[in-house]
Parts: sequence; structure tokens; C-alpha cells
Amino acid sequence: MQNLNILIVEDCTIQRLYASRLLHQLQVSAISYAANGEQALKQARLQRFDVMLVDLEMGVMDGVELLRHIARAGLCHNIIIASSKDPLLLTSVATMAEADGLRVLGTIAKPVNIDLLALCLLRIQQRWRDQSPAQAATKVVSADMLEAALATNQLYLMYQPIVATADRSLMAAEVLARWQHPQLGFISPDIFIEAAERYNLIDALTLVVLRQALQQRQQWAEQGADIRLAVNISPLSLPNPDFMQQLLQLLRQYGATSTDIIWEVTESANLTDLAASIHSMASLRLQGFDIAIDDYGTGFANAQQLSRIPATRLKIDRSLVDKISERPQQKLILENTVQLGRRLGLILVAEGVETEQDFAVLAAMGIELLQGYLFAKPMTAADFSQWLPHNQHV
Ligand code: G
Ligand code: G
Ligand code: MN
Repeated sequence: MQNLNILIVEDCTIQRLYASRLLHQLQVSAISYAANGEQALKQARLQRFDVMLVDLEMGVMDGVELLRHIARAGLCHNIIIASSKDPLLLTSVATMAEADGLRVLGTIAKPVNIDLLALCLLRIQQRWRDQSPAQAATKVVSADMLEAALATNQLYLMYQPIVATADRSLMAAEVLARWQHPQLGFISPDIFIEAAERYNLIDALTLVVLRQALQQRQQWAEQGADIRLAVNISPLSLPNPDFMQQLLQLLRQYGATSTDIIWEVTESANLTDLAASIHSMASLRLQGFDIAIDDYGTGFANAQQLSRIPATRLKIDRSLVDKISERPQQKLILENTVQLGRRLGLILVAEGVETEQDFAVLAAMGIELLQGYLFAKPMTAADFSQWLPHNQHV
């Protein structure tokens, strides 16, 4: 974090000093200040900042207006929003900023916590869902292409084991969609999932994926293997009661019950219709399903937002897990995340485990479930069937 150039936008002197002390502790050396939105704009026109730490309430041009200006003029890409306002307001401002094309590294309730601040800054280096290449590629994927893909079975599924840390036995398989386009070839899920969300085709896609996965599950069952499936659901689908009904209808059709499926929902401020989303999740919980908060560490949910989601598992994103044994600072953040998960009563899952060294660190932290290339890569159904007899202790 040493070579980051950060602008603190904050009208209260004490808060400003406090924030800069934390940034010093995180070894950020280039720190500038602005006392309100107008000053911030002036400064940003004079020099390039890697990150702006923006307070929402300020006398002369507040944070909301400032973010609009920054986005429009392309003055800075990475934003951290700090405020003592209601976390829900923070979330909606963050959603607005992202819709304007800014990258929100995090929202922090004041007083700013140093670990959260560190986490936000680390995200600059991490894989990001809405990177511009992915966005550019979405333009190539049209709604017609996607509809055709769904209608003509161009999607196929891969299965990746999730194992128990204790004995590396198979606990579930995550279902991962792949798209082989007849002309364009392989299209990455990061691209087509985002495209599906944009074109309002994500519900249809999820149902196609689920049907295929349930058919496969039935085949495995006939061969004597009872495989629990972890299925991804877009947060955009949750508020739709018709979609939720269709999910359950499909399960009934294929004789699957609530203990056969884990739903993975990406951590997101895009739980736009929060009440309806929580309603859907609570209803799934009441029916006995497990719900995992997926990709934790890439979005900007804070502890309070997290505690509102009726989940049973916290799935820690691979950007926090990768090479953990070599990254002491990252380890502190991971330990914090583990503590948070424990306090919320969640089962912890780490994804992206690639080495025995990392395995040892994660096991010592008490993370119950693991997923990663160390155990197995995502496999076709046929490869998964081959892999099973050697590894299954279910
Ligand atoms: O397998 P890979 O890491 O390339 O997948 C990239 C991302 O695409 C994963 O993080 C996963 O969440 C997402 N993804 C894969 N399949 C599905 C799916 O069926 N539905 C949704 N919503 N996301 C999926
Ligand atoms: O939906 P989710 O983000 O949980 O999907 C997990 C994705 O991470 C899968 O698409 C899979 O391809 C990828 N993945 C799983 N294990 C590893 C790993 O050990 N290393 C890397 N680089 N990627 C992984
Ligand atoms: Mn997932």
C-alpha cells in the first residue's frame, strides 16, 4: 500500500487527522486533504489520486454530489465512502456510485476501523467483478446470443468439490456454468453472467443450470452417490417470488430436498430490494436450505449489512485466501473475517486453496470447509464421476 496516493475528503478536522493517522499506520505515504467537495474537485483536477476517501455529510458540496462530479469527469476511479449515517444509506450511495462507473472499494461506518480500511485498500489489487475488460466484452454478448445459448443447450456445467478441512472428504460440489459458443468459442462466466444480469436473463439462466445439475444429480444417485450441490443464484433474482417458486418446483420435479442443495448468493450491495431479498432467503432458510454468502471480501458489505442476511455460511473469496501463507497482512484480515463469521454463527468456507502451505494456515484458523485446485479443479460431470470413487467418503 506504500505507493498509493490518497485524498481524504472530510470537513471535520479531528476526523481528518484520525483518518490520516490510520493511513500512516497502513504505510500510505502520499496523503492529501480536502475539507469539502469543492476543494476535492479542485485538487483532483490538479493531480491524480488512486483513491478518494469520501465523507458524505459536508457543508459545501456533499459526498453524494461530489461522487457524481468525479464520475462524470473521470477524476478518480477508486472510492471509499465513510459516514456515520445509516448503513442502508451508505449502501445506496455506493450502488449509485457504481452505477455511475466508479469502483467502490468499501463503505465504512465512522469511526473508521483500521482493518476495514486495510481491506478496502487491498481490494485495489484484487480481481474485480466489474473490470472494464469484462464490461467491454459484454457488449459482444447480445441478448439474442444468450437467449439462443439457453434455448440450444450451449451451456454446460462443471463441478468442483467442496471438502471438509478435517479429512478432505467430499461435502458438496459447486455447480459452475460454462459457455461454448459455436462461433466465438469459450466465453468466460464472468462475462456471460454479467450479461445475463444486464439483459434480465439471469433467472432463465439459473433455471437452465439448475435443471441440468439436478438431472446430473439424479444420475449420480442412480450410481449410488448422493451429491450435495452448491448452486449460484444472482442477488438480482432473489426479489422475484415467481423465480423462487420455479426453483422449488424444479427441485420437486427432480426429487431433491432442502438438504441436497446449498444456495450461493454473491455478497452485493445490489440487494436492491432488500426486504424482498431477505424475505426470499428467510423463506429458503425456513425450508431447511443452507445459504452461503459467496465471494465474501470482494464487495462492500460491512458487518452490519452481513448480519441482516439470513445465511448459514460465509464463503471467503479466493483473493483473500490465495497465497495466505506468504502474506502476513492478508492473514490478519482473514483472521478478522473468520472472527466475524463466527460471531454471526456462520460456517466458514475458503475458496481458491492451491497449496499445502495455505491449507495448513486455513486449517489452523479453524475454517471448516475448503475448495480449490489443491483438492480438485472444476470437472465435467464425466471427470467428476471418475474422481468420485477415489475421494468420496460421504
Ligand atoms: O468458474 P469460474 O471461476 O470461472 O466462475 C466465475 C464466476 O462465475 C464464479 O464466481 C461464479 O460465481 C460465477 N458463476 C458460475 N456459474 C454460475 C451460475 O450458474 N450462476 C451464477 N449466478 N454465477 C455463476
Ligand atoms: O462462484 P465462486 O466465485 O465461488 O466460484 C469459484 C470459482 O473459483 C470457480 O469458478 C473456480 O473456477 C475458481 N477456483 C476454484 N478453486 C480455485 C483455485 O484454487 N484457484 C483459482 N485460481 N481459482 C479457483
Ligand atoms: Mn459460488
